[in-house]
Amino acid sequence: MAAASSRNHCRGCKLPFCLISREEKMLLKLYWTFVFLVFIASRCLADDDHEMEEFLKREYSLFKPYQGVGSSGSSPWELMGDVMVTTDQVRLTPDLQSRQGAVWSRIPCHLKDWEMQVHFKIHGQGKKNLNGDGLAIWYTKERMQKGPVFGNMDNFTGLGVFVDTYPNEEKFIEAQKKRYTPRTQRIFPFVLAMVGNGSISYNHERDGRPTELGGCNAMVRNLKHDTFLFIRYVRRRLTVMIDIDGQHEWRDCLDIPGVRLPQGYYFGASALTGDLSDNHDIISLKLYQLTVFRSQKEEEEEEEDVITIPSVDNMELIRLGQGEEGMSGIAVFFTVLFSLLGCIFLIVIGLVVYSHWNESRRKRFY
Ligand SMILES: *[C@@H]1O[C@H](CO)[C@@H](O)[C@H](O)[C@H]1NC(C)=O
Ligand SMILES: *[C@@H]1O[C@H](CO)[C@@H](O)[C@H](O)[C@H]1NC(C)=O
Ligand SMILES: [Ca+2]
Repeated sequence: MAAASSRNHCRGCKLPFCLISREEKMLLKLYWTFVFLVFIASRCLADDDHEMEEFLKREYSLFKPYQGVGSSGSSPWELMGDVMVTTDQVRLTPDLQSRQGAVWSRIPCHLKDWEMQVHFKIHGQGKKNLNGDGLAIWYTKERMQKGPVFGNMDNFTGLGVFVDTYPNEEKFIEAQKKRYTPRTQRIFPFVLAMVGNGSISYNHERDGRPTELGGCNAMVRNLKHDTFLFIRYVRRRLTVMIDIDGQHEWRDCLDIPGVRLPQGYYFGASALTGDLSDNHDIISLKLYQLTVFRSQKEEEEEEEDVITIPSVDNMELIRLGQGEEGMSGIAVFFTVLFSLLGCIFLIVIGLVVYSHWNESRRKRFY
């Protein structure tokens, strides 16, 4: 939320440039002081790490020896499709064509702030880009549904974080003998987050680009060392990190404020294979409850503003920031440059008109 407000202020600051006049200089100074203070304040608030404790919640976690998973009705986890539980992993799909499997929590999660650490492994016989399709981690209203989105239904309601191992769109473009510019070309596997509200479709042919919140590439296949995915949801801020280099270091993947997710949804993991395949293994899902300090005002605001449908604030800005239809750095540079030149031009015009008007007014006086 904090970063969103600072972002808004940055966009707002274009305006005063155009309106500048001698009388308004003072006002402008005040404005910038205010912006600066807001910026500093938001920086401080954005630091989520202070005053935060975490507790492992066993009822939302899945780890060895997977006691009762798939065999006992009292297990908090339920299996679906081609999933297989062994002593070492929960294999969502084997390295075979046209499989889908999932594991879903039976207990809705009412925690406000949480963190999910996923220990996973994707491996198979296929050479690079001849494997698929990937796995997904879910926090959704629906559970135990089969479907095309990495083994879950389309038009889901809630959060999906995907490890997409097959570049559908780029393969398609290649086939058409067109090429992406290096900037927009993605290296797969690609980690991507999406929030659905029940009527937003995941575009499989485009690897989910039209609806993505952000993502990063992650070379996670056929590695000897352990690979982890980290999803944190604190104060409506969604952070995804990966640890895939065997260095025990979290690397930023995406960090988006203003992500509104209702409470009481279900955690799950699913995977899908098609013509191409891979073993998609979950070794553990560890859910931590985070206790985050909130001021009384924040508590009240959140109580008033209850979330019923998942949504993301400033989705248009996020899309813009990613430069959906290839707004390159140079394009951004020229846009800003011409905007500034436009502003200066307007100021000059304004001054000329003003002095003319002043002159004619003076003439009238004499
Ligand atoms: C879901 O999101 C889409 C796109 O943002 C919007 O057009 C639609 O009205 C939303 N549906 C609901 C039920 O909020
Ligand atoms: C998903 O939603 C879109 C748009 O609301 C609709 O056209 C499509 O049929 C839906 N798909 C499914 C599988 O419900
Ligand atoms: Ca894909």
